[in-house]
Amino acid sequence: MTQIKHAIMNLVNAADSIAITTHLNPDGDGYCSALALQRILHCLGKGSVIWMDNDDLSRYAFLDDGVPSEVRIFTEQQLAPSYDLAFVLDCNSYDRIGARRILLDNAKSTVMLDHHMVEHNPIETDLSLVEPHYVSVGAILHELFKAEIASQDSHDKIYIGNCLYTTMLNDTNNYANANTDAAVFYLAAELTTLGIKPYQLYKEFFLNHSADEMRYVGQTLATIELHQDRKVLFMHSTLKMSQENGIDPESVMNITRWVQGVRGLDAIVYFCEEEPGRFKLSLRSIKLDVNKIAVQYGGGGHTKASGCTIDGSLAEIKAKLLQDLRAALANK
Ligand SMILES: [Mn+2]
Repeated sequence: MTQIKHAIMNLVNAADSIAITTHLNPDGDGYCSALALQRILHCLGKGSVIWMDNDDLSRYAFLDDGVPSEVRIFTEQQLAPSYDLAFVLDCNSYDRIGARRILLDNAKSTVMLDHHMVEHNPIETDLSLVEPHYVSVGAILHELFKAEIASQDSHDKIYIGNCLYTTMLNDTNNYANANTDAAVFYLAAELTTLGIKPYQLYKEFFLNHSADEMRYVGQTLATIELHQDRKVLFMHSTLKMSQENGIDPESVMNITRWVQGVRGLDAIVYFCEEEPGRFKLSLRSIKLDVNKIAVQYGGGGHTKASGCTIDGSLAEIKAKLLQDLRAALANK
């Protein structure tokens, strides 16, 4: 760690221009670790630019402390600027970075900080720290820069602490995922001594819904029906429901999170009407490989959580899925 820290500091000190980027559809680790790194660099006297796609990042507005962050939207058409140093965070595969790859290709030096297993099409960088035992890239940044963070004034310390804590909230799902270990709680305690308020961050990150969104969620939950001996849960939302509540379904955290953990279920399917006669499906199961079902309809994801889009009436699509799930359960 000391060696790589030294090498990173040499690159930072030599750089007049620095870019930071992360994977496509940035999450609370990718984006908040980028914000934390930008502030750390700022405290070291170095400016930087965070490059994102045109994603809705308003969910992270609670981190804003009045010091402007430098976040720009990258478009494929624009001429990619060439930086002395480019960081890529929370990602180690070219498959997950899309067109922003050119920022790395054009940079004089590159550094990768990540905690995923290296699988397909790995990104080549001058320096890389890919350590799957860290809970988040935020935790890696803390390990690298804790001395620098501790020596800042309380305003910057709290900002960086808030960003790093949010990376842990995201990647442990508020300490509910299996990656929650003692190191996670030690880091949470260290960040708390910097002056952050965990209860506030939890509220801002996980409970920050509008009343309209909650009404929409409630109406969706009211459609719950059980099939297959109460082992399969179906629920749906319609365009009419999203319009009445002034909600963009894309901007709502996936409603399946509200039924995860319901007793006695083998599978959950949420049907969300995207346009008339077209439904986006979210499939969840701890028992079945729902990815196999989603793939049949041109979708995909993971074995326990997958999705697809199907054209047809709600009744037709439900009947199809019920048939698929019945077959999958029979094979178990
Ligand atoms: Mn992560």
